[in-house]
Amino acid sequence: MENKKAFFLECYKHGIIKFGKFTLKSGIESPFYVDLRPLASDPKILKQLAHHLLNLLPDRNFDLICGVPYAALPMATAISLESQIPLIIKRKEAKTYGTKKLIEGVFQKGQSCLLVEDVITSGKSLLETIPEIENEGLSVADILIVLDRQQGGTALLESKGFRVHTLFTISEVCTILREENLLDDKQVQRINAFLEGNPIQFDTPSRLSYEQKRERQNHSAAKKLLEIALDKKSNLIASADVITTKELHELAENVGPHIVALKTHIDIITDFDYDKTILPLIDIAQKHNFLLMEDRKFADIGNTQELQYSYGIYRISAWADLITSQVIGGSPSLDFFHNSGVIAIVGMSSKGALTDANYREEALKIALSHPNVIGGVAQNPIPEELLLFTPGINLETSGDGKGQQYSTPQHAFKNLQTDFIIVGRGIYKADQPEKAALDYKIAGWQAYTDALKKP
Ligand code: S5P
Repeated sequence: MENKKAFFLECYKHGIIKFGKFTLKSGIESPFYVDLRPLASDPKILKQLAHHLLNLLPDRNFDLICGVPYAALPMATAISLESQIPLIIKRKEAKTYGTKKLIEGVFQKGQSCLLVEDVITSGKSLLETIPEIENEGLSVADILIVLDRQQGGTALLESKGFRVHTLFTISEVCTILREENLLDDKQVQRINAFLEGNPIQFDTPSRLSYEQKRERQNHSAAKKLLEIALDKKSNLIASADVITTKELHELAENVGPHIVALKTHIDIITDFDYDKTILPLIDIAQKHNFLLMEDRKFADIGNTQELQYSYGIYRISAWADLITSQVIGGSPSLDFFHNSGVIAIVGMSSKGALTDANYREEALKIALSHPNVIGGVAQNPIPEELLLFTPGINLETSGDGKGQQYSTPQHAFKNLQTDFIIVGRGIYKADQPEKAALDYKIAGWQAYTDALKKP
């Protein structure tokens, strides 16, 4: 089973199952959509798939093998190569010229044929395909299926006397994805309701509340952050991009009552001294009940990140409740961030950033599957399992002339479904940072409550 599970998770990386709201060919609305065709483009996976499918068979006593066109054609080919069972090809439509043949390849009447199908739903298309093969004098008794959508197909074929060998069922797949936190309970319930034939309740686009998010989060730093948000009615993170210890402490004292976290770039503090800079900062954070978030944006191999996190003069692991990290070094590079909740940089707010849709998709896969990651920094909506942190917020201006692009709290909550806004110069450069922090706190909370009301 473990082997099969690991194999499925490899396949899943190819985007073969999507969850959401899909209208099927039949007009029915489904909470998931399966397309196994991308697997054929990965030779290693295709070979392993052939192996897994062959292992489902009690014996390999077949004269021929045939894939239902088109998705199962490469699968049948791979099984043929693996098992030495000769391949025949069924056309989708008979040729209108020449031989008008429906089955191509070398075969003789009376031979047995193993049939391969990628996905089975109702089983009706297989029931149409089988007679076309049998009409050529071949017998079909066994069918290999990669994924059973569990909508009656297997039972229908079995009731007609066929032996159906299935590698994965959708329920099995849901269990695997739930175990890996790639699906939540709600999604699983919706899929089960669909499979049981009940009408499905799709979520309205309104967002989850902080209370709901707190229940779903396992990481203590994420829970704490959400608790502070509820306690203070704030979703504001102030970015303390100041360059002296004095300014840092003053800002922390002033804005502390209004924020959920203070974000630092600790390496820009010119007079940094651990005891003089960090220890008082920890006291201020405790006094005003906010978390410390070091925006280090780690971007190296795991070993180097581990050293940068725990050693050197900053000793980030000793005090940062939250840290930011790029995910460019791959998932294992995040393994050593044990003491802090990791916020993955999924997309950046600066003009010309290289975090395009493809990058973001890959970054999200890492973020979603890594237990140290609690959320992401992005300028786009991200899955609700992750907390979204949005920098580039300013009520006064749309840019800084250095590539930064600003939007408002309303935009961030309404269009991006963000959870936390990050404000730098809008607060620390204001004439009265404390008042500015209060204004952003109120604007952020208002935007959150408005977004909750949205149908
Ligand atoms: O994409 C990003 C990611 C981050 S963390 N864009 C950002 O601006 N940031 C950080 O947010 C940036 O490093 C800075 O500390 C803060 C934004 O500051 P502001 O002065 O532009 O509000």
